[in-house]
Amino acid sequence: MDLKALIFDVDGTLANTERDGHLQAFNIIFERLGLDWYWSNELYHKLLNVTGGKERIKYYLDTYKNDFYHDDLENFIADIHRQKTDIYVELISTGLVPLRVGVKRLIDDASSSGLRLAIATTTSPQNVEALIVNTLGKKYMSLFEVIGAGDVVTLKKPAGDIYNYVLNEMKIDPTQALAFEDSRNGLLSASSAGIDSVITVNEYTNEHNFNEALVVLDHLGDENNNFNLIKGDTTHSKFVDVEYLRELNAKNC
Ligand code: XBP
Ligand code: MG
Repeated sequence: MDLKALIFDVDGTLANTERDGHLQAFNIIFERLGLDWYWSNELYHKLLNVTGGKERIKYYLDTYKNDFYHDDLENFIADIHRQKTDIYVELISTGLVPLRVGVKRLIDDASSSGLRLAIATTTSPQNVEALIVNTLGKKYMSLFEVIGAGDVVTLKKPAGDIYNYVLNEMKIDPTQALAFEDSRNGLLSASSAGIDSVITVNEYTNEHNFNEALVVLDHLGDENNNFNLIKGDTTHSKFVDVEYLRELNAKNC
């Protein structure tokens, strides 16, 4: 079927938000609240296997702090997470984290080629807006016709629910869309919903298993900064554009 839509993950895919954004925000709020829960980069690498900030804190307590007790743990975690989100939004608003190579170029290309655009992410909606507004500009918010984010579904990635939610809102078939992901959990989520993925790896995910992906690249590439192909068919393309995506999609239909 013809390619109609591109669905983007956010963290690690649009921008490397984890180390300089989320991790900092978690540690700032832990310190502010007087909690001795410092997360090193090494520990965070492991914690990233659990998607969702609230779920990640819960997993951290269960695994590393099982002597910690709170009589209303769920609300306590939700409250910490709300404050972490405010800090993250502030950090992103300083322009701290740029978009990854080729992201803006591809979004512009896709939008002027009439492809429909959406977001499917585990992170909170405020975080998505902060990143888009501070990197692409406010007017780009309306380019994404669906922003599937955070708790809009109960089961986060690797479950397919967030991609199914976006497909349903867009009223398209999974074979009419491609997903852009950076992690195993993201890839599994998209493939559970029947959507093929283009993977761009990063420091946290370059050793993940991407067997089900259409193609695995170091980044989307640009005219002056071509991508390196990690897995997939060799191509004459040097950067990911709509023409390349249409070819990829056609080969796999
Ligand atoms: C992103 C996440 C998120 C962020 C933190 O995963 O797992 O939890 O790390 O965001 P993906 P929140 O890129 O696969 O969607 O704290 O807002 O949950
Ligand atoms: Mg991601």
